[in-house]
Amino acid sequence: MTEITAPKSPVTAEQFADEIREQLKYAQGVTVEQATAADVYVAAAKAVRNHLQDAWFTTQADTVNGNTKAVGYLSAEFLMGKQLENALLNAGLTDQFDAAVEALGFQPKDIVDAEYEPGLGNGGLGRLAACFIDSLASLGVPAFGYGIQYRYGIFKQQFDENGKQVETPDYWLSNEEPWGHIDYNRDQKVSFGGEVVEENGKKVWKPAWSVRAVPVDYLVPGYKSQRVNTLRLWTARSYDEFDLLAFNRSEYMEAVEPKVKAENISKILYPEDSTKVGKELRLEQQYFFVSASLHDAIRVFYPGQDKPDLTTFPDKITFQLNDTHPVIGIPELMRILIDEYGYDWDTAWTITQKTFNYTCHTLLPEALEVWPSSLIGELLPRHLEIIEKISDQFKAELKDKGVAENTINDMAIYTGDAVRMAYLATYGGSHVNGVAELHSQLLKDVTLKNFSDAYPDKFTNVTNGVTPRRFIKLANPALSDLITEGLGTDKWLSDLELLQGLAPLAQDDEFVKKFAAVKQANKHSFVGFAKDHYGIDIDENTMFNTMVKRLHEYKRQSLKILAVISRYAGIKNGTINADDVLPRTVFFGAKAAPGYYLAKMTIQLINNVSRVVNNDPDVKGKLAVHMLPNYNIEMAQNLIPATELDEQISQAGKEASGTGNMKFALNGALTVGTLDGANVEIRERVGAENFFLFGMNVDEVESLYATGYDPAKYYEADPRLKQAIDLVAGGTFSEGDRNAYAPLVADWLTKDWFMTLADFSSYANIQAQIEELYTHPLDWNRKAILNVANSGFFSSDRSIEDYLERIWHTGPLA
Ligand code: CR1
Repeated sequence: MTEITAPKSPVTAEQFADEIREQLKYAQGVTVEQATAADVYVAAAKAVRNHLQDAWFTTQADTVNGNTKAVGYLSAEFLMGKQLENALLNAGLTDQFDAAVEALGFQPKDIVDAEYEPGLGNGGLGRLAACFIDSLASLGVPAFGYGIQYRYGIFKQQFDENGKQVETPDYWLSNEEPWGHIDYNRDQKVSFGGEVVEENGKKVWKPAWSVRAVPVDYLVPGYKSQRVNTLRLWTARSYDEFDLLAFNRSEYMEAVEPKVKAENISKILYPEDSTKVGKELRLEQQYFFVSASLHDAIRVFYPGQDKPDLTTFPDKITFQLNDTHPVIGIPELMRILIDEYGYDWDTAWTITQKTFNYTCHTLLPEALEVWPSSLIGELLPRHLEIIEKISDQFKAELKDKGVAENTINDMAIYTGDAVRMAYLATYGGSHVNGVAELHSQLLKDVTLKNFSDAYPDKFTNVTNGVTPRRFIKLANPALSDLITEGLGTDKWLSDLELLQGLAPLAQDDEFVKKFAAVKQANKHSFVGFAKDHYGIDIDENTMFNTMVKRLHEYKRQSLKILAVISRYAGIKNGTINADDVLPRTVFFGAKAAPGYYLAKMTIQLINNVSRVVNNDPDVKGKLAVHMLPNYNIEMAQNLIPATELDEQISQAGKEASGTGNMKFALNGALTVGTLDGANVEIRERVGAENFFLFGMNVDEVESLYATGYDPAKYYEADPRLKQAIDLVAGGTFSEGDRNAYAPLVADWLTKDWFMTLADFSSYANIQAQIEELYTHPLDWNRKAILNVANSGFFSSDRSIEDYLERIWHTGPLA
């Protein structure tokens, strides 16, 4: 085994400045005098990447030559956030960078800001993948992230003059992207379509067309581990750049058609979140990156071997299926083993089942992907045959286990018309996990009950986590310094449970005041950030109350906005005494899937409530509402540290975990929330007295459904709610137009699938308790400190350790 070399030995600020100069001169082709902040950013990025290069090579060599099984994290999304600061931190070059760019005549912040945030993910699932690869590298575990380098990431969100969401393309590659190494020499061919024929008693797939999968490698540096793993994102290229014959016939568009068709595959990230789309292109994308990745792993672990012994494959690498998106990997590995390497079915099946594990990230049945068989048959005919055979084998196995006929039918992977990817994943892998205790329990009790009955040992839980490097150290440097001061060490960044050492300091008034001062300073910075980015004025002496996440009915942004409206109305009509009102600024940040009608209407409503409230002199200084456009990682890093109260108010039993909740608790916000997802575990750890709980629990939700839910009853029963809905229906937030929100109002009053109305009173009532506490800053901040101190469990390092122990059965490189 090669010796572990540290990242290239740390340099002085002067040397680092020289390295940046060199990049400017030779790679960018500009003088220091000509250079803009954007030039210096690219130069600095390349300079820091150079420092990581040797450790990357060593890690790759040790990954292949060592005896430690690697992890392959297959994910359609990696929501990485900006890279520069994180790379500097992990390379140990932050101070040198600051001094170097100042010596070059720039402000470090301007250089960091010049980076364009890559948006290769929708929300929690994609950001989790990014946290996980950070933790894998930091723990020294050999790992590959495998995904797609989309040309367009998640859309950029703007609002038009009516407050409606407008999506614009996120062309993040329009300028030089300095982090990825594109590697044309390690490409893979991925084929589609055509037919399956029999040749000499063997099934042979004759595909109709192929695309070239070219890897772009991103270095994933660990924090203090000296390890640098690989994130390999595939980009689709065409084998036929150009059809000269067509061109010569003056058919110019036709001439580039094959290129366009091929490159479309990695063109765009689907902006869907927890909803199913039946798009052919999406299946093409899934197969594209999964097929390339599996072949790549064989290339990496059996270099130069024509006839590798692939029975050892599961000892080399274990693949985690991040939700159902990569599940086509199961029949693909079967196909590779049988058709390309000549293994028999049973051997191939043993290898395959050992190789894969599946993480489910949802409880919404509509988010479990189901593909029409006709589509799979057209695009991947050989895979459809394999899936049918897997499905038959599964049925036989269940029959042997004595499972009843009708249950077996309910569990079918292949129904004739459709293929249920979650079922294929559950049967085709070794383990299945949910992402929080409650979620994993509900998977066993409800969503995958039959499977859990038949294979109880397959099921486990791994509660999500977030990386403290990005979400505390980088996002909240002031709090990081205070934590280090309080604990007398900065080791907490690699061992987050050490935060518990802060708990006694919650009783130390001096420390509590310092903590409060950090929060106030973060609020102050955010006021500046918001002015710069959104042109809005915020009063920093109000309570900062935040709800940021994707816009989805189950997350219940409606509940929050109705409570805001009710507060507004109460102050206006005097039912709430204006002098008693605690001044609040409410922040929303949320993208809605472009085709999600009610979600988009909710955004429009929030924007218009914001317009009315913020311009009404009667509530000035008491209440302000802001819908911040284009919620992304950068906004999260700025807003979360400034937040005092965060909202985790989904209907119980619908949010699989949540990870924003963890980021807020770790940054010293108090949470108002339901008993849903990871809220349950956060509350358990930080203490019920340090968490504002409201609303129905899962059982209460279930029994209300069972007895028949009538939202109108709740509307009639609580005058605050009635008034809020009446204002929306009456046109207060639509310049008198009573129809503007009619579909939303009708939904609330007649369907209200996620029981917003039923939880309203409890939510509105708990506000008094929140505000009473807030008027005692020492007590509030004591509780906030206890949230920080007791949230160390929610480090993604801990999540990864759980995966290592419960699922992957591997560990750090020696
Ligand atoms: C869940 O909705 C969870 C993340 C990460 C989301 C959220 O509760 O925290 O996954 N699921 O596990 C999702 O995006 C497509 O499904």
